[in-house]
Amino acid sequence: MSTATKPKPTSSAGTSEPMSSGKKWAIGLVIAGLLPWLFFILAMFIGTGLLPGGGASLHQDPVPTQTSCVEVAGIPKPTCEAYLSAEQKIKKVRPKCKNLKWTLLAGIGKIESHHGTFMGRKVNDKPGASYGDVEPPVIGPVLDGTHNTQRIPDTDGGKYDNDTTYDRAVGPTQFIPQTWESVAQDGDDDGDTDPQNVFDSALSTAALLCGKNSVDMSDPTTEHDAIYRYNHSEQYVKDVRNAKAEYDALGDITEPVNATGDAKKIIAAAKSQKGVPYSWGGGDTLGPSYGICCSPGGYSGRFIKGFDCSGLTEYAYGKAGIMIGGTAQAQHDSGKVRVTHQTNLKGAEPGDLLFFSDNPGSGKGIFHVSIYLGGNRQIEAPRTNDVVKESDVRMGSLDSIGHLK
Ligand SMILES: [Ca+2]
Ligand SMILES: [Ca+2]
Repeated sequence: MSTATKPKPTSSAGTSEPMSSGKKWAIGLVIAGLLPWLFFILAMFIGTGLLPGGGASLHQDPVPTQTSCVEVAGIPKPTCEAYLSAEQKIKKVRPKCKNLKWTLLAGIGKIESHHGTFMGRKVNDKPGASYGDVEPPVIGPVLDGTHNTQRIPDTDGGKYDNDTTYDRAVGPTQFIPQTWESVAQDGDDDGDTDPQNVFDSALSTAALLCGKNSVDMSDPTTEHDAIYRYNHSEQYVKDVRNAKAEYDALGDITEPVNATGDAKKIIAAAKSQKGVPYSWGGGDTLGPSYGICCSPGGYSGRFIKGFDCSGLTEYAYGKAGIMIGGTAQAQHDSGKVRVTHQTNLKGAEPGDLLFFSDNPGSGKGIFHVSIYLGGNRQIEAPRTNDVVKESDVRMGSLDSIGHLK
């Protein structure tokens, strides 16, 4: 499950604390019997200005301009994040479904409930258990056959719709209780499926649109049929497609970088290092540095210039002037970020640190750290023989979030 990147420490201290860069160096060198090379390598580093005081200067990374979720008119930030997250997650939930874009979910969300804001409702945007919950809940008209409705006698005993006589559509994307039961997904990884939570409803909507067969949603006929399946009305299909077109016109919002200031700098700094090799013990506030290829487990003894997981985060945070220390555990314990122990991404903001351990939620034995990008994506120096890159957050070992203060 875990794709741990930071090698488990093998120090004699018997602690789960990852080693400091200094310890890693020393141990790696001893293991490799390479102490004779130490002076040669130090001389090389100093010569190339890679050590502090060696003449290296901080260069300025470009800060990309991106459309962010807070800039999308009319969509609450959590709802926008939920659509983006669902676009990523559906690839695993419905692997045969290709090219389902967040804009289609946004089109449906707009027509169904104005993205959860129908009749003055709010989408909870405070970090915590209720993040993304629509308050008060959206419960549609009684489906009793009058007023041009279907007639659906109660199927859920009032569980979702508080109506024990008939059914009513529930949540920001308006699921009939029976349909909800058949497709419900846990979009925010809190262990529960709640039609009134925008993350759960968006991912469930995606699952319903996709169905279980091989489909390519970029095909207009496929898209039409999927929307029509959602609601058997050509006018509805037209309305959803018009709304989708508005969001398509915004261009790609692949990451909800609502980041201002520090978060934006941190993400830009990390992204500027994409493609740099993983190197155990490599990387610090100055950039990539010579660590060991590859780790005690996959040891080759070569020195390569790059980053390990915490080297990358140390570098990126350093670009924002935040000194978080050199190992994943030290960064967790540094007090420089506000740590919440949680095994889901509720309330995580782009730029936050994500910590991973074998005992999720404990804050102990942190073996990996990455930077959250939003939409369930992260940027990380993942592992031996890999490079700095963006990836899906691996939920199974998510231990805690380090929030930017
Ligand atoms: Ca009911
Ligand atoms: Ca959930």
